[in-house]
Amino acid sequence: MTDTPTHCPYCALQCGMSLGGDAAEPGGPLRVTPREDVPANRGGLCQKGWTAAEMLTVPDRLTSPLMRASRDAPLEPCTWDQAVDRVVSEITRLQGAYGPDAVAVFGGGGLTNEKAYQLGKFARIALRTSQIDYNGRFCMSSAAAASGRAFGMDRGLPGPITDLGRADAVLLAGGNVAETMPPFMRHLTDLQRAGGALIVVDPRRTTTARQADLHLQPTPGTDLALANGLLHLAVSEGLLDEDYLAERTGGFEAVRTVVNAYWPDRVERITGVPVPHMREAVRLLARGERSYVLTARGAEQHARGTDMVTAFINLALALGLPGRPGSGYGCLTGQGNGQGGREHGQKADQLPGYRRIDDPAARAHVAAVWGVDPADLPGPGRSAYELLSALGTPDGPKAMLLFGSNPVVSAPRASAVEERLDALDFLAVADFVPSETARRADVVLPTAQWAEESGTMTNLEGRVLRRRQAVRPPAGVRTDLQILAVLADRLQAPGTWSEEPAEVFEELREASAGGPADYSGITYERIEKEGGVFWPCPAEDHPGTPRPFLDRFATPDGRARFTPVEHRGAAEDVDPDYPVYLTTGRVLAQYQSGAQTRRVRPLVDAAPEPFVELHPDLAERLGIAEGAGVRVASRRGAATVRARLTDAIRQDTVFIPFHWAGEGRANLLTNPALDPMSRMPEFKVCAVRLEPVLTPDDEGAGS
Ligand SMILES: Nc1nc2c(c(=O)[nH]1)N[C@H]1C(S)=C(S)[C@@H](COP(=O)(O)OP(=O)(O)OC[C@H]3O[C@@H](n4cnc5c(=O)[nH]c(N)nc54)[C@H](O)[C@@H]3O)O[C@H]1N2
Ligand SMILES: Nc1nc2c(c(=O)[nH]1)N[C@H]1C(S)=C(S)[C@@H](COP(=O)(O)OP(=O)(O)OC[C@H]3O[C@@H](n4cnc5c(=O)[nH]c(N)nc54)[C@H](O)[C@@H]3O)O[C@H]1N2
Ligand code: SF4
Ligand SMILES: [Mo]
Repeated sequence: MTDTPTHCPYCALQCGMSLGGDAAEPGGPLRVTPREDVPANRGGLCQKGWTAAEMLTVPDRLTSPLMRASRDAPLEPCTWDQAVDRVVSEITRLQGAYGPDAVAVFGGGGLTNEKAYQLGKFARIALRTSQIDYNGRFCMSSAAAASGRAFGMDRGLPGPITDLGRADAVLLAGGNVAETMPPFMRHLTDLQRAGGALIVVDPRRTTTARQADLHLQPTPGTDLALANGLLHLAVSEGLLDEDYLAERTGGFEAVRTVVNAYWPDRVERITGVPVPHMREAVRLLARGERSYVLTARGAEQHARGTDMVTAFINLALALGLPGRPGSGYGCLTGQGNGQGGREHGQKADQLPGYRRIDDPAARAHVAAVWGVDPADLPGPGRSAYELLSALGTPDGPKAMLLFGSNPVVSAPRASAVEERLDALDFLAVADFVPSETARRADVVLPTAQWAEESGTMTNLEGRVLRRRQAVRPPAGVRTDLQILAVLADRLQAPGTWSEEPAEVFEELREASAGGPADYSGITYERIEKEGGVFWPCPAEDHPGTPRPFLDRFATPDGRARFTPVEHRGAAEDVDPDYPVYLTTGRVLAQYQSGAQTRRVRPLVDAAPEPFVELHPDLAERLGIAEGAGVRVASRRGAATVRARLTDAIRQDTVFIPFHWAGEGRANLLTNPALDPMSRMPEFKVCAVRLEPVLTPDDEGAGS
């Protein structure tokens, strides 16, 4: 039996792995071997990757459709015909009564390019609804909006990941890659071994920050002031690249005026970062020609996230980094297909190829590929949180079809989202496990996963990769593409609805041709032969574009654009009632809403339950002991978790990972204040109060 080369099912690093074992049999044990030939991981995997095959055979894997007779009845097994009949009749009934927008679609950044494309097309021409968005809105949307504004295009990293190891310095704002993408650390270790410097910006001294040459530890929500302060110092110390500013950028003068007011002492007061640390950071970043400014969720998941990222991009531009080989600004995408998932049309305002749905030329092109009249395509719909909050309201959708997300755990202010889901007339969820959201559905459609299917994924470098099938799906399970094909057929949708990923990819190539994310020159054969192809790739004889901005940026005049931005602070600041900042994020052994990883035994052993990380001095003031139950309350709700004391966190801030359901859910607390441009919720800062839970046996911690 030869092993099947493919990639990990989880994060955007898309580590290469080979799957071996009894590949012909569903449920047969699969052996995971890391691949040396994939530059992103070069033979490394994290614990989630090593144990990924266990996901295929978890005990409560869904292998039959489920349906409930009425909203109060239990979910019970049914046939595929019954499930499909029900979905189709509910769609027809509700659209008949309320119009096409009565049915919403919610997608995910873990879906392959083929599925994301087909889901967007299904919404627009099978359902004719404008109401589609996806969980990527909660992920890198602020970085995408800021990159679009500055560079005219948004593509994760500005070049191959191996460029990082040859840089002079990397500033990483709000990313804990040692836990969220462990093999990524190899590239940062390469950098340091070659004499380069790693600067980490994080309110916590994370595993990543510990490896850094310099750690800046700001109050959550103050990165914009910090970045403006760093730029102020770059100006005053004469570190700007004036030739580059003149030749390759526009709009710097307005930014110079704004950052003038961010003098070091003032920025230290706002952020808590000592002035000498800021000076050192700027000097390290400016000392060579090849440096990176990278952002991840810590600097992006804010109600002013787009401006926050813009402040970091302004800094990178002022130092002349973007558009130079081996340097630039980059965002670390998060989900397996976080990059491709945002390019092919599951976003409310988008058509395939990263086209805008309100652009007449884009509509004409895509409508021609789909065989419909451009006038029949709906316009832009609501963003993810706005869509979830509209469900079951008088003007909102009455039904939703959900593929690839678990918002009951992962959406901000989750209890309000649960209420909206329950207010729907009809909810259908496609998943391979009974996630917390699937359990609230009227129909659950069991789907194939990762090693049981093929397709393409676009990793954080912008490199399009092949996901290859290694095993047959269990009996009773269908692929997402099969589900969409049968529904489209039953709804008498125009266009063709292949179940074959390779055929869907051919159509995606055509639909993306000429768009910003042009995949038209990419073929499965090329990906195989070349170990992946970087988009844009407009022709089969085009080499792909590993480093997009070397000659010009993707703006109309080819120059990068500065935008002046001002610090405004968090949407919800601390006060006497809620005196502590809460920030949220991840731990190594759990993934996202935990729907997958909470079912894998070694991962549960490694990270069994939610906790709150707090400084020992704060704990002492509040009478909270290590391991004790703590009730954490915000204006939106309360969560009960176990205390974990550490001096690695600021005294004014606590941290809760968001991977668990039930009473330890971080998102019972979070603030859904949205960024005006990206519509990103403020996951990374809100105000809370903590109190010890005094139970007889002190068994306070969450599920
Ligand atoms: N183990 C694991 N790995 C994952 C995932 C997972 O769920 N689990 N998810 C994947 C996905 S979808 C994503 S998006 C990525 C996310 O990857 P990361 O962005 O690395 O993950 P987070 O833990 O959300 O946030 C990173 C850091 O931001 C810090 N932070 C909080 N508030 C602020 C702030 O105001 N400013 C700054 N500068 N930092 C702040 C937190 O302390 C945290 O250490 O990870 C991917 N990889
Ligand atoms: N408080 C707080 N909340 C956050 C964040 C944070 O930092 N703090 N981060 C946010 C971020 S960055 C993200 S990306 C979101 C992620 O949050 P979610 O969108 O909830 O992500 P997952 O847990 O990956 O959910 C994916 C679901 O789809 C299923 N699934 C996976 N692949 C497929 C597939 O191919 N087809 C189908 N049909 N189903 C599939 C999985 O089993 C799982 O149930 O959470 C956001 N929520
Ligand atoms: S770092 Fe990401 S892609 Fe690599 S093994 Fe871990 S979860 Fe999988
Ligand atoms: Mo994400």
